[in-house]
Amino acid sequence: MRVKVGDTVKYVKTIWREGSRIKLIDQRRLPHSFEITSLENHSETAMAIRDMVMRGAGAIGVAASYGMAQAALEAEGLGPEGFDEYLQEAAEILRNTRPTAANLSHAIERCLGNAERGSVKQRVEAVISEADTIANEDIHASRMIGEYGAALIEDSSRVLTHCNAGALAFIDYGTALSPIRFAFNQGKKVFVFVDETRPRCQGARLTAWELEQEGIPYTIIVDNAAGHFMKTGEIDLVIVGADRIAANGDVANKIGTYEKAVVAKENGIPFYVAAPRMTFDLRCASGDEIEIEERGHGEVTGMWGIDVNGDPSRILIAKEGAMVRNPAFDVTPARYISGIITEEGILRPPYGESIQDTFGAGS
Ligand code: RUB
Repeated sequence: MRVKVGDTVKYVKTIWREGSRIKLIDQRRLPHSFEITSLENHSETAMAIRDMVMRGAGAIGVAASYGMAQAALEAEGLGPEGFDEYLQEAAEILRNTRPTAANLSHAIERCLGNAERGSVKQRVEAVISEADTIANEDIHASRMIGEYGAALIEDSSRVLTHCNAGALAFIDYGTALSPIRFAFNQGKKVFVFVDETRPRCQGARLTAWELEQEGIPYTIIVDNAAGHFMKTGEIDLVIVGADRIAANGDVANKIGTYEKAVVAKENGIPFYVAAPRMTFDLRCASGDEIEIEERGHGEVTGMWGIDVNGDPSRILIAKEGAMVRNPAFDVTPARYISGIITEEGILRPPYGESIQDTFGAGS
């Protein structure tokens, strides 16, 4: 993605690999400062996923596969049995970081599947090569999602999006923001309503920052305002990302997505989901089988930002110790979804059939 740092414009990916070192944009610091951080081993990578240094289904899938590549390199000297054991343990640590996004478990399984044959040296190379393939596929998929999805955006469209399903949630381009980027670059006028997305404010902090970098006009709204703007006719379509999509088309995405989908349907506004193959999990027959991550109370009782001196700072909103529930995701039933934009084209209902026809083998 194009990033302006001071007076320089550079091209950066959300996350990349330099040998056994992983480099990534520290998303906890955005939009206030742009910092690249390094992860030296698979334990640091697992911690970074858990602490949301980077987040978003695609990005954590790639981070997990790079974590597997780090583990393979760390285990190179252990002999065949020690290598297998070390890799399985690393897989377990990485798998337990965040449970909802399908991309993460698919990525780990693919890396393990490539570590089964040959000498230890060959297995290490196979894991690294699979991790790099996953990262490249991720970029290709989001490009294609942009190309297919841009056709849904007419000139002068006003689009609502929730959370951050942009380049920062992927390696580049993103999912929900990719069609918006492509439509804008085709010369269409596009305006984006950005849900703030409590509790971690990925919309206000990250989506707004990405749109700003691209020069795409937007406004941040509080989560509770989306229904109002849909009712007053100021939103033409909704596009969101996804963390896991079940075989029947039910979609798990950032908490609050379900409400937006219901209100969109009530107001006759098309509601699209953008996601690649890696986000589909055909082992889940419906959204009822998707595990929903519950996060700590501190995200709800307080908020992070910067103080008047520009230093990172947390303020308390509720009393520390107040009772809190904090599900990070919810499930939107397939009946509210007008289409799912994928790298293979736009899937339409009935999703049981269109998903099976498109991704039936190997998801
Ligand atoms: C991110 C989120 C995003 C999806 C889609 O949640 O819900 O909408 O991950 O992202 P979190 P992608 O910030 O808690 O990880 O574009 O990667 O599919």
